[in-house]
Amino acid sequence: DLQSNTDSPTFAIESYACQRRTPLKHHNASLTEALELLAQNAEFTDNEGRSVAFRRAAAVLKTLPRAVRRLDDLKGLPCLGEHSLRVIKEILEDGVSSEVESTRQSEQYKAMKVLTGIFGVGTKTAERWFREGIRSLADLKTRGGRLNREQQAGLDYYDDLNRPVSKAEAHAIGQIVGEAVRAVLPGAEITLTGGFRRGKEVGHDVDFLITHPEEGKEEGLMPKIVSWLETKGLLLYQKTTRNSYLESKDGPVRPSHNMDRFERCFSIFKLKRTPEVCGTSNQSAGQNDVTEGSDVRQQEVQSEPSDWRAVRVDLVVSPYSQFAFALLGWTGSKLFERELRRWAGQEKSMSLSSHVLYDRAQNRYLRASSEEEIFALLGLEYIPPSQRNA
Ligand code: DGT
Ligand code: MG
Repeated sequence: DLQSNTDSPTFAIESYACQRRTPLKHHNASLTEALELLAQNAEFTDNEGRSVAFRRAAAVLKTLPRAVRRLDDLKGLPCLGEHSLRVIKEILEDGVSSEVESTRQSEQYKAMKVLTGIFGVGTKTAERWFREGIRSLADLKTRGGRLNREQQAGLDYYDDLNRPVSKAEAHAIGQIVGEAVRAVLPGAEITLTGGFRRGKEVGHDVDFLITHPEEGKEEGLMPKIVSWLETKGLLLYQKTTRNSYLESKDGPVRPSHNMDRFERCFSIFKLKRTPEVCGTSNQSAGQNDVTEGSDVRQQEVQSEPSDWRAVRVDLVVSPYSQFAFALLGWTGSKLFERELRRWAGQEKSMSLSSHVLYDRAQNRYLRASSEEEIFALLGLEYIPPSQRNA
């Protein structure tokens, strides 16, 4: 027990997040929220190293079986750097951290939060806009200028896409995708991945992985799914990217970065609001910004109240032989994935991607047909999805 004032904690906390169980609900939310805000701000200012350090520190606090009360409770824990400890100390003593609060109020943080909240706008673009003086959606619209199709959709559906997607909505989308998939390829299998597979109650999007037990049957599947959905008027936006993994001339390429090469569709669904789906949280009137302006199409898209909402949906098609890797890679959390790859590289001389595991020492690919097998190949204890919430 931590109360007993011993020097070392009674349980050891492993240093890689993929070695630990991290539940969704934990005891240190105010500390992790603060550290993750600083992590996000570090991303906004292009300081990836610092961002990851804050996220690792937050992830350690999420694994603790009770609330941290004093700095002593943190003795012997990994991943808590000097900066994170300083922030934690301030919060334990004063209730808030001055650095966190001033960041939260800073012009840059607030503007970057709004701008990166637009689907299709990453840190780079948002940073450039910020330097040009753009602080809000209104600024962006008066500036005129070119937006790509994705960013325009992001702006058109800004309010909806920034409203959390509920589990009920995720399941409703799952029904639709299931129907589409069965219609165009009987026997195909669809799996809900991402945060919802880890047990989250809400998400920013809904992620699905699609495969077929007969290898090869899944080829060319995505365009068929998309056109089925489009015919039914269920898509507000979609961009499908081809599977470049199969196409590369030299066969499977050694995974060198974490972008995978599956056939993938970034989409925005038009989800009908039904009592089962939207429950009580059907409050979108009263939000402004996006509907104003002279663009007639925009007026139509977000005139409220409407009987539908926009939802971001990611569809990924995987060959059956890579399914376990794809499932592991798309279940998250992002930090958990990052830590798995770091573990593989640094501790095992292996490269892990969402396609395959490559053993650099033996110079060969390691096959697996389940997540359990992949953890075993990596020399890790199996961590179920609900405990990957690092
Ligand atoms: P949220 O924000 O509620 O949707 O939370 P998550 O955990 O579902 O986050 P999301 O949807 O951004 O990503 C789900 C997982 O999918 C994440 O752990 C990493 C993975 N992922 C996302 N984008 C890519 C990608 O381009 N390539 C690969 N390999 N994985 C990706
Ligand atoms: Mg997601």
